[in-house]
Amino acid sequence: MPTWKDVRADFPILHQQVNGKPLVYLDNGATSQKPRAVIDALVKYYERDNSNVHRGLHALSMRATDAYEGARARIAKFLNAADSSEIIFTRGTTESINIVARSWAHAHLKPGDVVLTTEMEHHSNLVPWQQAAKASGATLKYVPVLGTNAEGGLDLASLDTLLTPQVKLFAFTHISNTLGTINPVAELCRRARAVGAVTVIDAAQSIGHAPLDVQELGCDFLAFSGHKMCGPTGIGVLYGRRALLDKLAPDETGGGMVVNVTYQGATWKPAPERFEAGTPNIAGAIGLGVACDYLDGLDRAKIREHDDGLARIAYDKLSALPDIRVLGPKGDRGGLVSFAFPDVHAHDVVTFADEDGLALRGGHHCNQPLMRKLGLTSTTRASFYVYNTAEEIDVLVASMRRTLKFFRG
Ligand code: 7TS
Repeated sequence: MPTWKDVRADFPILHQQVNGKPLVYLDNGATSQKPRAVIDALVKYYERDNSNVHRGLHALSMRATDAYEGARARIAKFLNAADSSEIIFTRGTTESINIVARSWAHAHLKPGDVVLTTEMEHHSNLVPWQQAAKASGATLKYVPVLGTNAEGGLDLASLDTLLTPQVKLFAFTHISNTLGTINPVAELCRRARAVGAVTVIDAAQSIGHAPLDVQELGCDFLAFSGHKMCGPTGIGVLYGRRALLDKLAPDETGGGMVVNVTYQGATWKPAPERFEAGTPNIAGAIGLGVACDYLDGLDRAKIREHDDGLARIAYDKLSALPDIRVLGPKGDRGGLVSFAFPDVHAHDVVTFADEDGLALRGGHHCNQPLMRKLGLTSTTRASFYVYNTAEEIDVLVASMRRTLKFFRG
């Protein structure tokens, strides 16, 4: 396993120049880079083991099945799930949340019920609830975000009035992809449970950056994407508490998830197969298992310290720039910082930064309602990961100064 000092050597993609400058990759909130171990696992699978899972009795199929199910067990351990049957492989966070919104919400929501979410959600944890509310006649409510730059986090006091027994489901993000806010998710789960509401945690921005224990958090469902945690694209996870999964109807039907099919009907396998119709992303799941090994090898507590530490340094250095609005909390934050200048559009900032070899993201970050609330159309975001350094923050700040000089003279 790598030590911190040679982490950069594990990521082949980092060692290149962009526009004649060393690549400074600060777009990890969108997707992380992949270590050699994950890339090698994908190649090895396709070169030696490729076969369909669960359906064959030949050697390759058994190897592929063992590796696929081994990855599920590995991910269960990564989350401290009670059982690997609580791990459903999906395409990513978006699909995971949609499964809950369609399967659970379809069966449980009725007019008069409330679905609670927050004002800081990614569209993936917002639009599916709007759709579920529309389809069922339930009402969607939002926990407000406090402060002109959302520096106050969630208005926890509002939960006293919002969290009523009418709330059937409470969905919230662990770390905001635009603000960097770390929400007190264990407390939110506890309070939701007290009124009998089911909880859904969007862990897209936290899973690869900190230790996470679903039993300690006390959540019912948790969603994340492999590609933001050193894993491949096209693979993600829906964790669901066994007791809930057993009662859920499948969202998609087809091969692999049935026990018995007649011309008249079909019966379902238990979770997780019930929710994995069709040929799954076998290579992706195997790669994700290896990504878990890689992150545990680095020590997830140390990753949190490193990534959040870089974000605090960036917050302080960027705050010194004239007329900048830096969003989110001043103190503890996840590993990202987003900011706006009143007179320079984020797309211009990102385009200028690209000339300096920087990969940043500019836009609404799939947080349109939050942007509107804050009176913004877009921000520029720098998001950090295990291979980023304090020196790269200096490159970022120098690039911002160059951009401001160009636009402001
Ligand atoms: N939830 C959060 C908090 C996210 O940050 C993202 C992706 C998603 C859900 C959706 O994940 P997906 O893998 O299913 O697409 N966020 C971002 C981002 O901030 N920039 O690009 C993607």
